[in-house]
Amino acid sequence: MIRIAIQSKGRLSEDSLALMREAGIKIDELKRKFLARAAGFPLEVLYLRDDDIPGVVASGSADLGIVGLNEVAETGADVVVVRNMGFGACRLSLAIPKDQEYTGPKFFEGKRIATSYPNVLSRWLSANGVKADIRKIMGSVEISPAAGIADAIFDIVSSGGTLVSNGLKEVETVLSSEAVLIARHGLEAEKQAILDKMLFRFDAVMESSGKKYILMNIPTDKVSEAVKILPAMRSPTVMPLAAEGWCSLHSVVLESELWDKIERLKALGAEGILVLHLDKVID
Ligand code: PRT
Ligand code: ZN
Repeated sequence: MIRIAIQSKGRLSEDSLALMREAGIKIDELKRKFLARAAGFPLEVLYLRDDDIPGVVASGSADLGIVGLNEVAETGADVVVVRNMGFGACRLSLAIPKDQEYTGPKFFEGKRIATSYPNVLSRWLSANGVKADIRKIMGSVEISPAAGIADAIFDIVSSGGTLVSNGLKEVETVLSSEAVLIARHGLEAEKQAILDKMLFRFDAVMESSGKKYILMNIPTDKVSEAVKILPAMRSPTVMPLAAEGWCSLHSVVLESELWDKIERLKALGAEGILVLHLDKVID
């Protein structure tokens, strides 16, 4: 049995549970308790506030956790970052009122900076030889310059919309973050084996994200050109069709490149193009 701590309610909860669901690990979300047992996998889920997850894993009260890298950095918890999870992307940035001129890190000398991340900020300030007055605030950091309680803020930014609507501009990105899977040091062999099994499944789910399965009919004399457009995992599958001079071509493409490739394949004479959902990719 292995125990994983995930955020009980917030931005990372749904994606964390969805990943486990996709990996065939079922947790009864309707009866969400403090501690829940998964069905069909030797796993217990501990629901916590994100701030508590790194410490709980470092102390060994949980073996694993899914939490923002920003929280790992802020708590300074001694844990192993096992995987980037591919969701919860954001950054910890410094922002100042938009009408002020930014002159580099020295801008912050003697300034009051509001933040919920005083440790990450103070490391960045020392690395840049700047002495500033850090004001720790737990919520609504972005309103503190307008409220006159700070000159600048250091906060999580994702789209940047919150900064803009508060009359602020981002001037330094200090940490790029996303949700990470963390583990405590020194997992016993039995738990390591369960973790390896989970990672195998997580990797297959993450590998399939942003990809589509594509198949089409194509004139046999165009196959070699089509193969150049579709690199695939090893190489595309080509099968002859009953109709003379035609083949069926199967491959996997990145969703971001899908339409561009379809246009090029059509120009080669591809017909009957099917694009299918890709559930798992096992390398
Ligand atoms: O209750 P608990 O303590 O568990 O939750 P929380 O309120 O502390 O955290 P939560 O659920 O808000 O965020 C959890 C994690 O999601 C963070 O620690 C980050 O790792 C990650 N994350 C990703 C974000 C964002 N994106 C994000 N945009 N966390 C917060 N925000 C905030 C941001 O600070 C801003 O105020 O969302 C607002 C909108 O951002 P913009 O830039 O898109 O406007
Ligand atoms: Zn929190």
